[in-house]
Amino acid sequence: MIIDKAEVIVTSPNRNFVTLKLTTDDGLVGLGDATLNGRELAVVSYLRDHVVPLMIGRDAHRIEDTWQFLYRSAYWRRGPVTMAAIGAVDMALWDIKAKAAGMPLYQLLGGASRTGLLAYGHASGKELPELFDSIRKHQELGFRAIRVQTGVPGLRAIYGIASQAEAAGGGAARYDHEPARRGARPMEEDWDTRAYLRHVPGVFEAVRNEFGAEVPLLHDGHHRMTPIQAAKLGKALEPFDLFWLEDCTPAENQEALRLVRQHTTTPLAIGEVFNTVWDFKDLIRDQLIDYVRGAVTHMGGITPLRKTIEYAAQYQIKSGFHGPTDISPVGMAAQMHLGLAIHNFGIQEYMQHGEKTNQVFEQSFTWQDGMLHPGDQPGLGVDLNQDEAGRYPYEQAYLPYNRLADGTVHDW
Ligand code: GCO
Ligand code: MG
Repeated sequence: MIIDKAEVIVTSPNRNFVTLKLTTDDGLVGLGDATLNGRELAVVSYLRDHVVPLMIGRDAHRIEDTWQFLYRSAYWRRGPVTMAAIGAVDMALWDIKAKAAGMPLYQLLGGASRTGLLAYGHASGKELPELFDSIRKHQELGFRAIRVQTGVPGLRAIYGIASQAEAAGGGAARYDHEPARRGARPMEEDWDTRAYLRHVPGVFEAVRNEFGAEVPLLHDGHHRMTPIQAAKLGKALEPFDLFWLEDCTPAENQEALRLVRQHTTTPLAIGEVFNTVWDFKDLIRDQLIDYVRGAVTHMGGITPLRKTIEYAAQYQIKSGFHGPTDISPVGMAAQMHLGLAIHNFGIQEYMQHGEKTNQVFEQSFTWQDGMLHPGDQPGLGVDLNQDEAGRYPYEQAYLPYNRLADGTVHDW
């Protein structure tokens, strides 16, 4: 099973996606997701210029060896561009191996440990009535667990709030499905952590009063707080029993989580911007987090994310793999197979892809009663319709960024 063709496909149906397609001499096709939101073409170049030439003629069965070869032979390790490129190769090879075996990938990973994956969706509203509508809409769509993001009085546009993006003068569509804006420059949003901290606990109180104690509620702090601010928020949210508080501080300083942990029993989730097991090592070993937010696409594929999550299992830490729309249907499928197989599954983020995306990527997964299942097609269960993909050429897009009232750039 020799790789004799490797193509990098860029398509932009609802947003940009980068996909690696490997074909073997016996005609098996494997797909890998290499999408890095806002920096897509850097990964395209890494793959086309440096990885594709190395893939031709390799034995497609040697997944671990190929991963180690790409990781170690580059000398320059880690980083989102490198790891997204390696991740795409890894996914494509697992896809091929599972097709060769005639099995859905989760079977090769040990078989199903559960009947489906609990998924959470993104509800948001500038003010309470809009937020309540959005929560109800998600419940009607079947979501049993819901992430709650709220507007903050005095701030025009903040992360995760659909309608506020328009208020900021962007004039584009609601962005609950995609924060990256097409255009030549990133959009500017505003931020004030003290205003946010004053407002958020009251919103969760109102949501609990309206929707009851049972529904799992999540919240994403999107890297904006200092450790002591995050500790304060975690403490203030304890009465509302969050499923998790995500990215409460920027991820680079892992010691921050130690301080947060000393002050609050609100469960913590982190890691969507992490690239390797090394980023998680201390957080797992010291039990400073409860959920691993890594994504197959940005952690270098199924192989290393599986190692990370199995290490986490020894500490009762569970999965909460990153699943926004910038993880393509290929990446989503890969982590659904992994999530079905592992013992310590926690929850899967699920930010449904748009219609055009679903026409480009034909998928076998199912979504029923709030649960995802990757389906039973051999491999990952995703086919790329290249005619459809060709209809949507790459469009430059940037994630927004933040400034404080005095003009200082703040973490977005
Ligand atoms: C999430 C994330 C995303 C990111 C996006 C950036 O929890 O789903 O925070 O919304 O902002 O993936 O590319
Ligand atoms: Mg997040």
